[in-house]
Amino acid sequence: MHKAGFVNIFGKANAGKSTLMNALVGEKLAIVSPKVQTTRHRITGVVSTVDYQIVFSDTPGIIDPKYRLHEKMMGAVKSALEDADIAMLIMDARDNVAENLELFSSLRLKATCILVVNKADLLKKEALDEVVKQCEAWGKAEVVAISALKKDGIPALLERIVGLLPESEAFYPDDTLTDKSTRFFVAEMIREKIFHLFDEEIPYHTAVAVTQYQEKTTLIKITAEIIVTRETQKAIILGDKGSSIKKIGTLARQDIEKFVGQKVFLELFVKVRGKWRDNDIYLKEYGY
Ligand code: GDP
Ligand code: K
Ligand code: MG
Repeated sequence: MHKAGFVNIFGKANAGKSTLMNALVGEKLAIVSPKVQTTRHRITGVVSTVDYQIVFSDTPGIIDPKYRLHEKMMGAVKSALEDADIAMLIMDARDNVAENLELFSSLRLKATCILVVNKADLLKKEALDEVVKQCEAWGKAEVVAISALKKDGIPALLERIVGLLPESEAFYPDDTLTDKSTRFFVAEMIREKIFHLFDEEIPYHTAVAVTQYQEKTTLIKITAEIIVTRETQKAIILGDKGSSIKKIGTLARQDIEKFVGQKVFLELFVKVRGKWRDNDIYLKEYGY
C-alpha cells in the first residue's frame, strides 16, 4: 500500500516553519532569518520513498495584510489551508500557548492536525513538558516537541506524519524535489542575505528578480536586480564604495554554487521602484 499526501506547515511568524521544512526535506529550500515575513511564497518540498510521498509546503507566517504584497502572501496561506491532507501547526515553545491555540482554531482546519512545539532546545525539560501538556489539553492534534534547528525529533515527527498519511499514488515523479524553479531559489538566496545583513525596514522594501541565467561551459552566469522603494535604500544596499552589495554578492554566490553544484558568476544591480509592494504589475514581475 502506497501513501501520499500534502503536509502543509502553518504558524505565527518566526515559529520556525521554514527551518522545519528544510529539516524534513533534508535540503535548504526555504530561506530562514530571525526576522518576520522572510517567507513570501508557498514553497513545496517533496520527499519520496518506495512506500510514501510527502509534499510539504512551507508558507508565510500568518499576518494582517497591510500591503498588496501581504495580501498575496496570505493568499499563499489560504491555498495551503485548502489542500492540506495534514496540517502541521507549529509554535515557538516559548510563545504564549493560548494565543497560538486560538490562532490554530481560527484556521477552521478540516485536515488532520499535528501540533509541533518547536525550539525545544531553548526550554528546560520541566517547562517543555508543561507546554506540551497544555497543547495536549487542546485535544485537536497530536503534539510533538522538536528542535528544527538542532534536528532533534525529526525522524519521530516524520514517522507520525507517515502514520497519518492517506493511501494514494504519488503525485510527482519520485526524483522531484520542489515545484519552484532554480531561478526562484537564486532570487531567494540573494533575498536571504539582505535579511541577514540589513536591519530595520530595508528587507521589507526589497524584492529580487533574476534577469539573466545562462549556463556556460564552465560556469553559470547570473544577473539579478535588487529592487527597493527609495534612493536612500539603494545607497544603503550599495554601501560605501559598493562594499555592501559586494558582500551580498559573495555570500549569495556561495549558497547558489552549493545549490546548483557549479561555479557561478553573479552580477547584481539595484533598482528603485517606488511602490512595488502595492503595484500589481511589479508584484507579478517580481514573482508574487
Ligand atoms: P518562520 O518565520 O516560521 O519560517 O521561521 P524561520 O524558520 O525563518 O526561523 C525563525 C528563527 O528561529 C531563525 O532565526 C531560526 O534559526 C530560529 N529557529 C528555528 N527553529 C529553531 C529551533 O528549533 N531552535 C532554535 N533555537 N531556533 C530556531
Ligand atoms: K523568519
Ligand atoms: Mg519562513
